[in-house]
Amino acid sequence: LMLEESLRQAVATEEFVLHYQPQIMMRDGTLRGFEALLRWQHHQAGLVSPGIFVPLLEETGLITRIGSWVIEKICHQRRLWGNTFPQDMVLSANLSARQFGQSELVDLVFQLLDEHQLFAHQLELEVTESSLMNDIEHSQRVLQALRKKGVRIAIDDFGTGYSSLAYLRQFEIDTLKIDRTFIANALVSPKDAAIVEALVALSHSLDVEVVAEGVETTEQLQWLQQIGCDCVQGFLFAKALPVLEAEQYPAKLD
Ligand code: G
Ligand code: G
Ligand code: MN
Ligand code: NA
Repeated sequence: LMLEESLRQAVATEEFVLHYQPQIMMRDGTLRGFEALLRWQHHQAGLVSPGIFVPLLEETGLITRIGSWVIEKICHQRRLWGNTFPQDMVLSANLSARQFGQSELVDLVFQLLDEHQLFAHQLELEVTESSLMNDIEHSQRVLQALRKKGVRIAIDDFGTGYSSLAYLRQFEIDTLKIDRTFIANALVSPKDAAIVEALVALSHSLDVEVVAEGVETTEQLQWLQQIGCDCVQGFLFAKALPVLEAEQYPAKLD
């Protein structure tokens, strides 16, 4: 209850910050974009992990307010970074199931794009398989509306949810993010390696961009390059960085 109360306070006093984790194109080392990750800068406790407070935000329903704030914040940040990074650099936000289920989501996103004068393709929204499966017709409508405008949609943590491959055909998406547990095991477990290879091939045959999450070693990176993965993200490159560090991140790695 104490935690819940301080969460409500944190929402009111805006103790939340976004950190940005870079994503790198394998083709040429260019910066694809950044994933925004929420951090709670508690006035006494310091930085609190989202693993702790995101589930609580979900339970209390506060997630929809914070979630809207996150989208607004990355739109604002993308606008500010207009001259810092190339035009096609993408910022992505994680959407909770509740937030994805909100009827106001599409209008909010369109309004924010307009307000900040962004190109729709500069914004990507990450949703999980289970969020999509909650209400399939709603999901199809929302994805269709967002993608028609040009907003990118990524499926996050792919492979850990329902993992019915049939829904890749039902839902229009741009990006598939392979969950980091598969990447962590790929070089020691032939089964995980086979799954990653299959997901890369599947993505390409569906014309979907594929991102490997949680890349931590050069061996993993080299292997992902060999199997034709499009894009990588992980501690090998950088953890999620505060704004002032993120904007120093090179637009192209050597
Ligand atoms: O940022 P990690 O470093 O600890 O994130 C932990 C979990 O919190 C991940 O599953 C991530 O998707 C989730 N998360 C981080 N930021 C956000 C956010 O802005 N909104 C939602 N809904 N989840 C987030
Ligand atoms: O669920 P989602 O993929 O949005 O969660 C992102 C989470 O993964 C964040 O907690 C982020 O800090 C974490 N993360 C990002 N890169 C790595 C990595 O290379 N290794 C590990 N173990 N975690 C990572
Ligand atoms: Mn994510
Ligand atoms: Na993920």
